[in-house]
Amino acid sequence: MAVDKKAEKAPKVADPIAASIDTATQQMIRRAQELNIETVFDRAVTMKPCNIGIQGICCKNCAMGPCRLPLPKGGIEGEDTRKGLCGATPNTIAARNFIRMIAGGAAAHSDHGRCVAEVFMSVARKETTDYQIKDPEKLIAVAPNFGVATTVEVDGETKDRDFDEIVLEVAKKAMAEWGKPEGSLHYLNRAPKPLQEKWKKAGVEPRNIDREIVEIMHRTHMGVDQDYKNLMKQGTRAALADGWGGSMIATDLQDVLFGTPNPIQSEANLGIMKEDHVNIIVHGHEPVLSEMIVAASQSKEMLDYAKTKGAKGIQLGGICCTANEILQRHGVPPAGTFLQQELAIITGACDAMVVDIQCVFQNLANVAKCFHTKVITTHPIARMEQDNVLHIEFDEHHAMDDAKRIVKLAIDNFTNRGAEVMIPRQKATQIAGFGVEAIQYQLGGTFRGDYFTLNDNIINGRIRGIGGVVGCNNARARHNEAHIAVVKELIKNDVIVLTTGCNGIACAMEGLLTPETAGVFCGPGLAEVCETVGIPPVLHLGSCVDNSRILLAATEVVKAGGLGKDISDLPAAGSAPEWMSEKAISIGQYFVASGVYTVFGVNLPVTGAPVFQDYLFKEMENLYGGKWDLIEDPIKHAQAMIAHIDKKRKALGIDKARDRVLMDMADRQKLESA
Ligand code: SF4
Ligand code: MSK
Repeated sequence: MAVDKKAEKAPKVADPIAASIDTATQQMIRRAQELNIETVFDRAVTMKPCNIGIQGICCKNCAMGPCRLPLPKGGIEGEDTRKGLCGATPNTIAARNFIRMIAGGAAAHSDHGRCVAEVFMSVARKETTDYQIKDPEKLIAVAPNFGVATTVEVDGETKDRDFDEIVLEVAKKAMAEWGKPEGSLHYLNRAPKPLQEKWKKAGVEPRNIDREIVEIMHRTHMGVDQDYKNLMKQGTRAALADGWGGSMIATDLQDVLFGTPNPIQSEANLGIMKEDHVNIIVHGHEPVLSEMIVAASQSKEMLDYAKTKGAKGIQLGGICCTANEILQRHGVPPAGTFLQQELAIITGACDAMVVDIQCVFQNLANVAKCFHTKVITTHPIARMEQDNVLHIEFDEHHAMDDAKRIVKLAIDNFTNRGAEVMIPRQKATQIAGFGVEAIQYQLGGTFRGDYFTLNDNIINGRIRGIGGVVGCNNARARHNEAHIAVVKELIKNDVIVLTTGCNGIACAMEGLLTPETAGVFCGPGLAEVCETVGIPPVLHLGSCVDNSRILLAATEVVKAGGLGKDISDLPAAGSAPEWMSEKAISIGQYFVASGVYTVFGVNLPVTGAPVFQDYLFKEMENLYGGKWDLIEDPIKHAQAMIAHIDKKRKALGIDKARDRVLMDMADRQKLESA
C-alpha cells in the first residue's frame, strides 16, 4: 500500500472536541490550527509525560542521579528493594518531591501575600496616595487576630484607638509573619480549638512563613531527612504557613485595601471580548496592579483617548486568578481559565495581555508574534526572554501612572489590529463575590449574624453537606470536563459547592453560578434552599489565595454549632479535579491538615511509592482528621466525596433527618402527580 508521505509528516495536532468541553475553546483551537499556530492543546498531544516522574519516583537532588525507581511490572511482591545510588527509598524520594512541590506552592502564595503586605505598609506609612483603605471595618475585625488592640483605656474609659496607629501596627505585625524569630503564626488562633490542639500535638505549628519553606529545601537536600513521615511533618508546617498564613494574610489585606467582595453580576468566557473596543486582558494572580488598571481603564481620560483612536470603549477581561480578584470586587468578566490564555490572543482582538505572576505560559509571547498583541510583563520576578515582550515594572509608589501607561499602550495598539479577528460569541452570566462575610449575610442573616441558617439546613438535611471544589486546568485532561462533572454531581446530590480559582471560572462559563441553576441541576433540598435565599448552588469565593476563605467559612460553620467541634467533624469534602500547579499540592495539604477529606483528579506524583501513598491516603487521618485521595473518574470522584459527607452525617447523628426531608419531597411529588 502506498504511504502518503505528506500525511505522515503532518504535525500531530489536538482534536478540539477531545481537548475541551467548551465550544468557544473548541472553536479557537480550530482557528489556531487554521492559522498554523501551535497551542498547549497540540503540545499535549505531541509530548507525553515521563512515566516515572508522574509517579513521583525520580530523584535529581544530586549529580549522582537522576535516580529513577520504576515500579516492577506486576507490582511489588515481598520487600521493596528499590533504591537510589545513595540508598534513598521510593518513600524518601516521593516524599521529598512532594514537599518540594509544597515549598513551591507555599512560596508562590506567600510571596503574593508579602507583596500585598508591602503595599499595605506603604499605605500605613502614607508613602502612596494611589492606594487607600477601602474597608476599615475589615481592618478593625482582623487586627485582634494579629494581637493588635483596637481600643485604649483612658482615665478608666474605653475609647477607640487612633485608626492610623492600628493600621501601622497591623502592617508591622503582618510583615513580621514572614520572618519573626520566635513564636508561631498569629492566624493559627483563628482555627477551631481542637484543630489547634492537633497541630500542637503533631508539632506542626508553623514558626514563620519563610523558615518553613527554607527548611523544606534544606531537609530535601541530598543526605538530610530520610524518613517520609518526618518529611511530611515539615511539608505540613509549610502548607499551614500558606493556608493559615501567607494566603490568609493576602486575602485579608486585599479586602482591607480593595474592598471585601459582595455578590456581583458579571459574565465569563472569550465572548466577553468586544471587536469595537480596546481589549485588555490581565492575567496572573496579584491584584495590586490590576486594581489600578481597572481604575485607569474606567477613567474619563483613558475612555476619551480610546475614542480618538476609533474604539467605542475599553473592555477589560481576565484570565486565571487576577481575573477572579477583579471579578469579585468590580465585576470585571473573566475571558477564560488557565488553558484559554493563548486563545484570548488568537481572537486577534487582544490589544494587550498584561501579566504578573504564576500560571502564565511563556508561549504567550510566541502566539503574540502572529498578531498585533502586546504582551507586557509587570513584575520584577516574572519576565520573559522573548524580544517582543515589553516590561513595564509596577511600583506601588507610582501605581496609577504605571497603569495608565499600560492602558495607553493598549489603546495605541488598537489601530494595529489585522483583519483576522474572530471572537467566539459564547459567554455566560454569573454571580460571583461570595466571601465569608457575604455568605454570612446571605445564609446567616443580619439578625443572628452567623452561619445558623446554613447549619440549620445541613442539620435538617436539605443541604447534604459542603464541597470545596477548586483548582486549575490540566492539558492532560479534557478542559473543564471533570470540573463541571464533579460540581454537577455534587449539587445534584444536594451538596452546596464553594469554588475558587479556575474551577470558579469553569463553573461560570457553564452557567452554574446563577440562582436559576438551582432549579435545573440541584437535588430538591438544595434547590429549595437556593430558591428561598436567592443564591446560586455554587458560591464563588475568589482566587487561589482565597482558599483561605474556605478554611474560615468552615470554621464559621463549626462555630455556629450543631455540626461537631472541629472542621473534621463537618459533612464536608474538598476536590481539585484538574489540578496542575505546585500551589494545588500546598492547598491540598493544608486542607488535609485542617481536617478535610481532599480528592485530586488527573494524577498524583506518589503512586510509585505505595507506602508513602498509604500514609497520605489513610494514616494522615489519624493525625488531622483529613486525608488525601486520587480519583480520576469525575463521577466516582464526586461520589467518594458524598460517601464521606454521609459518613460524617451519620457520626453526627443527622443522617435520619435527611431521610425525612427526602421522604417529604417524594410525598410531595406523589401528591403533585395524583
Ligand atoms: Fe540518586 Fe540519592 Fe542523588 Fe537522589 S540524592 S539523585 S536518590 S543519589
Ligand atoms: S490560576 S493555580 S491555574 S487555579 Fe490561580 Fe488557575 Fe490553578 Fe493557576
